[in-house]
Amino acid sequence: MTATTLKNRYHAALRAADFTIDQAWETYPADEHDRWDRLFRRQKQVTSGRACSAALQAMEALELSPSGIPHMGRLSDKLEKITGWRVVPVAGLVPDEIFFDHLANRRFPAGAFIRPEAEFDYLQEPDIFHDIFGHVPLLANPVFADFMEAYGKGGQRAMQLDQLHNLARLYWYTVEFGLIREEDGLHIYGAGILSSPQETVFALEDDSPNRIAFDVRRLMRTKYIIDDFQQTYFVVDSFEALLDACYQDFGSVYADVKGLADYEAHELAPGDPVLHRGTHAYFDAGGRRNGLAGVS
Ligand code: HBI
Ligand code: FE
Repeated sequence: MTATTLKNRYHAALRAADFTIDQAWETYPADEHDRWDRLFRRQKQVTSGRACSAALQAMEALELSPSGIPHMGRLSDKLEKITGWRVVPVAGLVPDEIFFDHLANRRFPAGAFIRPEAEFDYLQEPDIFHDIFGHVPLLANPVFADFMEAYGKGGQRAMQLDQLHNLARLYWYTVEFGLIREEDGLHIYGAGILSSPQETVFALEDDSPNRIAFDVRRLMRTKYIIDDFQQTYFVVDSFEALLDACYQDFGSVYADVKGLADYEAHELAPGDPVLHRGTHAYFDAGGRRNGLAGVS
């Protein structure tokens, strides 16, 4: 199903009030199932040894495989038995308040479209491969599943406090681009990295980006990049530590960072617990704009 077809189905008459749609799994053409298989095989190979253990274990538990586009209902039946989460089909990005309500109720909204061949290596909007290969496995980890529900509830509160920009940074530097320290070194848990062949390698092995220990106040002051690799990655010691750091009344966190200057994405601040001081070589050379990354 092309994104355009899906966009038409996004039309109010064809979607529910919570922006969910019918996945209509039987309508995916063979070439889209084949594209899923090629994306899956490539990324499975790149992430082995680089994805965090929880994500790798969950892929097995959820039986994610290169056997065509997953049926979200059947996938949800497996996931729900583990952590109570379900994956619900949407046509694309949904409004923040809808998104947070889904997360707060253990529903992950996943794009039902797959990227066109021309965007095989990189697309900005989350398609079914980014959402299911990148985000869904960690929803099978009980602690991360709790974190995502707490994030949803935090988002609902942030909207009331007009603090969405802070929470968007938290989401970006953890759920999308987070790294975790395991016994044998740094590994990936952020979905935006897990679903990107090039950033999977760049985030862990390139000298260019900074890598600093996770600190929620520092992170909320840090700008992020939406159309290229990150210049700084935040590293948690465990999902328990991430949940603990966020299982607090963010009101005091918002108050602490209010009025303080933002940090640029590449900046290091005095007192940062630096794990790797980046060279910024990739960005100084122009990054994706110079075709250096090419794919992500
Ligand atoms: N909608 N479908 C979908 N997927 C997302 O990841 C998503 C969204 N809406 C809003 C959003 N993400 C971000 O603004 C979060 O930071 C809230
Ligand atoms: Fe995402």
